[in-house]
Amino acid sequence: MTEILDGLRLSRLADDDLELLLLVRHFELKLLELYGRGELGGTTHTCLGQEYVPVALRPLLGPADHVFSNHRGHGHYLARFRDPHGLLAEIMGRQGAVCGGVGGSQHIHRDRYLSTGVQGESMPVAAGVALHLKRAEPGALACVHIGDGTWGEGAVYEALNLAALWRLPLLVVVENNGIAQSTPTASQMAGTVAGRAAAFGIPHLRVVSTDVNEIRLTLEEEVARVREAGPLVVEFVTHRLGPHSKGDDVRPADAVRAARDNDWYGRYAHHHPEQFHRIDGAVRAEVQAVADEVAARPLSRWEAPCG
Ligand SMILES: Cc1ncc(C[n+]2csc(CCOP(=O)(O)OP(=O)(O)O)c2C)c(N)n1
Ligand SMILES: [Mg+2]
Repeated sequence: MTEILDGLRLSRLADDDLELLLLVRHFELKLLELYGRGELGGTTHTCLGQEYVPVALRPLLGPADHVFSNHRGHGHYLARFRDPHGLLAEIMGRQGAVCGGVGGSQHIHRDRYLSTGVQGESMPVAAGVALHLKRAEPGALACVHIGDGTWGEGAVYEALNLAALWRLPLLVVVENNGIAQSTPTASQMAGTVAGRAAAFGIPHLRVVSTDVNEIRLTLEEEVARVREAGPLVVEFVTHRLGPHSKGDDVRPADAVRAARDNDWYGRYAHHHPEQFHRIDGAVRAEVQAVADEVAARPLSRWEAPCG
């Protein structure tokens, strides 16, 4: 097991990376605001606090790779496509929606990207796609994002078994935020993610850092190895800043405070104030403009299903 230690100081990011990080942050905050005002229906789960995971992975994945996302997937989508208009339209059921407005927040299909709100469902699907890639497009991989709570689903282990046995190019990204809805991981998981990966002979890497540059540097070779040698579990020790979905945060105040203390946002602003404030202001304005523009669109129609 390898561990990346969290440095106190976050290294300076390229403007483009910071823009993407902040795009995800402000997109998610805007969603909660819109829900709060009753302008959105259905449900949604924000990735507040976890934005850096797909941003760090972004350049390590190529266009031939498949990404499988889960219920907390807006950051995964935005890192892949940088398309806040299409995503917000999908969530608001407006024209220009990625899946014609029938997928909503959790069920999005576009090119080689698929998300699902059904916990664990993506693992066997991703393993199957990895098998196909190994045969038909060697060098490409399937990357699947799951949470810590999803390790309670049996399908996860069936997928890990075959991925190990057939040495499938499967990158399992675990966003371990220490909680599943309202159940702390410590109350529901026997053993560890590392121990479970080891049971299948699958290498495991634990990432504690929130520093995008540092994470990339460490993962670059490991991800390249997946393409040739087989599966890898990368476990991010991360923090859910917001509620599980909208107004359902049942955590004690000290747990919420601990999550906030780990947030990259304030630390990055502190370490790189000029760059941060310049880009933060611009991205806030961009997200506001996206929200205004999408909200003014006519309702989406069923005739434009998932592409
Ligand atoms: C098969 C299935 N069971 C239950 C649910 C309801 N549910 C949605 S998210 C969630 C918790 C997921 O926890 P975790 O995997 O840790 O992801 P996180 O929400 O923390 O990102 C549950 C129980 C579901 N969506 N699918
Ligand atoms: Mg969780």
